[in-house]
Amino acid sequence: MASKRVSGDVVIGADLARALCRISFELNRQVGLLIHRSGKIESVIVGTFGGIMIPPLSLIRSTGGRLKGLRLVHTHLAGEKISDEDLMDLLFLRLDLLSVLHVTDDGLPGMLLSSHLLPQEVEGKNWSFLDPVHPANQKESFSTLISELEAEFSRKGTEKDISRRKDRAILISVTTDSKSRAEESLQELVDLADSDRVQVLETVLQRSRKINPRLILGKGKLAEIMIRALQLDANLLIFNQELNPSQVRSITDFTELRVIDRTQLILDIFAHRAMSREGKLQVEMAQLKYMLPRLSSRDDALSRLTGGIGARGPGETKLEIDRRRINDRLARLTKELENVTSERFRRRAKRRKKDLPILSLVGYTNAGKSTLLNTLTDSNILAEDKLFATLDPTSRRLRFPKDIEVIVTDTVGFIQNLPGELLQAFNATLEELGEADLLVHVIDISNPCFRDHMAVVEKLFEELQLKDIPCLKVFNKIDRVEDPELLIKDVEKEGIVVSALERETLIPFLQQAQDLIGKTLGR
Ligand SMILES: Nc1nc2c(ncn2[C@@H]2O[C@H](COP(=O)(O)OP(=O)(O)OP(=O)(O)O)[C@@H](O)[C@H]2O)c(=O)[nH]1
Ligand SMILES: [Mg+2]
Repeated sequence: MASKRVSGDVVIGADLARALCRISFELNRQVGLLIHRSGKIESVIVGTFGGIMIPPLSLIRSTGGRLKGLRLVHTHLAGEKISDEDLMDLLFLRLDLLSVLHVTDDGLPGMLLSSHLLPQEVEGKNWSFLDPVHPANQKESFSTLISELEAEFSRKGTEKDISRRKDRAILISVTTDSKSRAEESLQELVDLADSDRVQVLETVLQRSRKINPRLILGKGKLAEIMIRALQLDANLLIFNQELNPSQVRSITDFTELRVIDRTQLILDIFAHRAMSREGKLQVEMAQLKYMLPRLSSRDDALSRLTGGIGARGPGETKLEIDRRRINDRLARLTKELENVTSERFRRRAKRRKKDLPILSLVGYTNAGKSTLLNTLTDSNILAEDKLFATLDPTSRRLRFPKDIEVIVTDTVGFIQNLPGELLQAFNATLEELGEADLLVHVIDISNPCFRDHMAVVEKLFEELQLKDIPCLKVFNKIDRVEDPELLIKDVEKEGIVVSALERETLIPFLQQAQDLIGKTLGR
């Protein structure tokens, strides 16, 4: 039977249907055929009287379309209709068609019932049934039906967006946090995705008291997401929490979609943004460190879903590379990084000799640090509405009204749950903050979560042992606040309110910064 081919125009040929029914009848078990679109029979499956189990399909080549390119035709011995389990197979395996062939009491073919996926929900259902037909009497062309379906799926996909180079993602957050906190955190994930040029198709927020340790979400919810992914033509799931390797594998296996977590997304942004030699080395190091404990699971879970974030590791070596080679690479990187860093230290030491005080701009990502540096020093460094626009530290001179000259430095921004790998890798950059004479903590007051962001930054100050350096808080972007009076009242005792885009608003800041620097210089 397995050597036969099925014509593209019928779901199953009449002869083959007869053979299938006879075998099924004799065995008194359901028997199924997985048939490739080419007509080739991929496998013959023997089930029990009441059910059938499909073997893992991931090894079977997909046709590259949105459907798997395989249909399942299997017998039902007791005249049962297409069951919920059958439909699950259709949905999860993205079968072209799921068909049930009734076996009559004489072991002959009865009616053929078929179901297929729909590109768009109809009355809340993602599938539909074809009219029952006797296998000897099939009139509708199967291949026409499938190519029309594929075309419709892809039209629905492209309607949403055209750019095929972009990843198309569904963002998922499962959390025990409060609603508002959960929403804010998810919004940040959306911003991160935007900053990485990932197209966000949909967000899923689920608050629950207990998180499924294997799949994060419940199976039912994950199934729903998978169906959405199919409808929206998503190719990526991004989770807001850190996933361990076996979770990534389970979810990938379950959904057949690429799965990454927040850390990987941030690492990817960094990888795109690093410009300097040091920055690139630091990012590669962080990526390797992240990858190392996850190596064993990458092969099976990720290698067949190639390309894009997560697979786009540092360099050409990514998947086959073994632990030892990564460790070698890490050792070499560490050395190189030491060299680059010490060179920077030497350059800096020279600068220090001139004894110019250092004013370091620090703060949450996107707070406006680079913009402030630009306005203060008439510079033109990159500042944009993206998270982690700045990775490489920049320094500029600034002359205060009282003729004190300082060096202003701008550096990488902070974020909540900054991946530990990055924190480690950027250690040298962040250590440099320890040499500042004045830290200027830039805060985006137009962001409703600015208090949370301040807390994140202050906690990092502690971890980086910066607590003893004088710190001036600057509440930025006041021009974006609709009703500024109340907010100003709330924060004016803590720091200075400015708009980095409007030079005039910076005068009180300059005054205060000058005073504080003067104090540290003993003037
Ligand atoms: N309306 C308004 N927008 C501002 C102000 N300051 C900065 N921005 C905008 O905020 C966005 C982020 O500014 P950046 O200066 O890049 O922020 P950053 O702190 O350097 O951010 P990263 O380098 O990504 O950590 C940009 O689009 C700026 O134009 C301000 O005072 N008012
Ligand atoms: Mg910046």
